Amino acid sequence: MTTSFPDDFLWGCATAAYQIEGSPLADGAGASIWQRFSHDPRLMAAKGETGDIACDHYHRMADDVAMMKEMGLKAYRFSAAWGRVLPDGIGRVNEAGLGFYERLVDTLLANGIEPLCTLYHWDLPAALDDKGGWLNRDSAEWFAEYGRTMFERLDGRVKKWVTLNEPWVITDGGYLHGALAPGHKNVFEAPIASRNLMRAHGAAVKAYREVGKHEIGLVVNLEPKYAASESPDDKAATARATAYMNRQYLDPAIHGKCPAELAEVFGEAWVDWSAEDLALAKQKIDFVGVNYYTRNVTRADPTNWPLAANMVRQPLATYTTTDWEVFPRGLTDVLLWVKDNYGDPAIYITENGAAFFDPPVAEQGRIEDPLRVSYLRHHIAAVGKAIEQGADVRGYMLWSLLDNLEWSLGYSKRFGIVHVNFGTQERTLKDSAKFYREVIATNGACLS
Ligand code: PNW
Repeated sequence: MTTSFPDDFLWGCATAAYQIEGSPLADGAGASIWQRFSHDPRLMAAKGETGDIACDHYHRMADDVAMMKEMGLKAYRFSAAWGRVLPDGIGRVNEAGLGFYERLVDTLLANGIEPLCTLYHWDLPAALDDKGGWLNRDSAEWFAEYGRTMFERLDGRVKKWVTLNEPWVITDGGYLHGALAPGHKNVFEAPIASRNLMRAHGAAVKAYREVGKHEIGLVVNLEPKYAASESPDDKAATARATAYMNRQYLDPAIHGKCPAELAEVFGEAWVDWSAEDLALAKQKIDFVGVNYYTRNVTRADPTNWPLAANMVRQPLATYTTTDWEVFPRGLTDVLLWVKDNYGDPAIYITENGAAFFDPPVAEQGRIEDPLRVSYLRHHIAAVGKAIEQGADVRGYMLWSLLDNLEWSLGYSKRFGIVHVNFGTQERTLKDSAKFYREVIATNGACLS
């Protein structure tokens, strides 16, 4: 049995604070935009489903870490809720909230699991949203202050930091289409939020260089776009879609430039960045975090605003319950695309996984989830192929450890390799968790 994975490859799972913790206002925490959004039936699609309890991880953290150890995880990517640490977003530090993350990190380390901390996984303090949130240029300084607070306390124990999780989803979901918090639908806001997010990213990396000694990176969701035909219109649509989803954030962060196609996509809403803004966004980062779920076969479609591009469904493909096509080769392709276009950076897969309908827990306590096992098997093999072709991939964080709140879609979309009974909070390892344990134990050799 052979393996393409380096000996020190970091196998782990990922989660995010609002999706699993519960008790979002406990111990002096300030409310977030997700607290507001999920409680507002005009905004939330899965009405009545909130992060109030979620997986109750806030109270079950030690047991959850014990479970991670049992599965053999070498790493765990979590996010910190900004409002637990700084209830007003800036200013006063809430020791009790910061203490939760200190305990989590210490418990992980005591169990031999490396923590990766994401500073921002979408839960902006509501107090900052009241000042305009990501539309306010001061957000860069707010975020740097929060980052500095975390770095000063935890750097060293945490050696891998992420500034933002998926800025594309934040602006497209939160400011353009309104499907995610804060629920705005305003094409003029999206490019402004986008620019401020990248200024904030840069400001946090700068703060890290003053205080921190280890690694910091940016996490982007990438979806390779394949033209549906050779027609010039479809090819142009594919270039627009690539610029919009895959290059909008990486180009400024790494090259200090914005893709020209964005002006086409946003039309009169597009505003060029100043040289100063571009310089702030472009900071040396230590790794690129890639979240990969699916691909997109793209064709021109003038009726689909603002991209004028649309996705072609693949009649023979398998789709997940979030309606994403299963396409493992796209992960190899996108890793090589990052290598070729962004200077062969160190890469961590920071999320990859799938929601499927799982059978109810059988009496023996077994949950068979063959579709998820198959998804993972083929995607992890696709990572191996990218490594063989020279991509510097250093770790794989499976999304997700636990079934959790799939944002506006609620609890019905189950991404976990551990089943959560949301009535009793009982955890049950699915077959996919046992499969992943084997992958880790053999460093990927069991795949071949
Ligand atoms: C990611 N898209 O979201 C998030 O980081 C997770 O919190 C989330 O639970 C997970 O993926 C599953 O959805 C995404 O439309 C949301 O391309 C949307 C997209 C990609 C990622």
